[in-house]
Amino acid sequence: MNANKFGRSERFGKECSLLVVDVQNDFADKAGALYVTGGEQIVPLINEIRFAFQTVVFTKDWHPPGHISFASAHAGKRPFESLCADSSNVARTLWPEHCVQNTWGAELHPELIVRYDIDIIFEKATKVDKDSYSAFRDEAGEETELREILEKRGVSNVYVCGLAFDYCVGCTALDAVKAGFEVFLIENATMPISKEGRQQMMQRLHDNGVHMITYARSE
Ligand code: VGL
Ligand code: ZN
Repeated sequence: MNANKFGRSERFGKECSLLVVDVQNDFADKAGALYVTGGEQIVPLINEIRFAFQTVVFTKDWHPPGHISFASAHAGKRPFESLCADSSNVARTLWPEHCVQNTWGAELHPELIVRYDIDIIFEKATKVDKDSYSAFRDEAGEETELREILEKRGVSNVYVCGLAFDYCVGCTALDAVKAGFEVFLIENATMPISKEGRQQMMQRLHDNGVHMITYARSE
């Protein structure tokens, strides 16, 4: 894998955008419903990285109460069990209730520097009966508006970071490739839910042409 680096002094042109995926309390705070170990550690890094970009998108996992991805929405199921879903026959992981719209858990981490005047906040997985790890499409394959939003700004390269590497970050990066972008994943500005998940996602990203890069903090 090609471990390229970029550093503090770097400034990208308007063809590059940063996607900060799901850095919300439920994933990034120890008290969160689906805490990703070490999730809070990437926040200071993202706060540095963001200033290298003109277009910054913060995605939010934004589920209505009773969302289909919650174990509690399925009789007899517990979090982290899987469910063989409908006709597609794809096993899906069921989660604890997390990122419920307008709750503390769904808020962006309070230490994250967000410029509400210019940054884009993009909510995903907002329909009760559809989950979506990717910010570019839902699990039924339907595209979201994100591709168009980025294209309108002249973006051709996307840099992806956030939580969790083995789910929403990885899936967003893979779909960004499918949407025609050149995709870079900032390896040290993301954390996985599990080690095994990390391994598998790393392979898929590699096989699909996502470039892994590292952000070098103040040298
Ligand atoms: C995520 C599990 C469920 C994520 C979202 O943001 O990676 N993971 N919902
Ligand atoms: Zn979710």
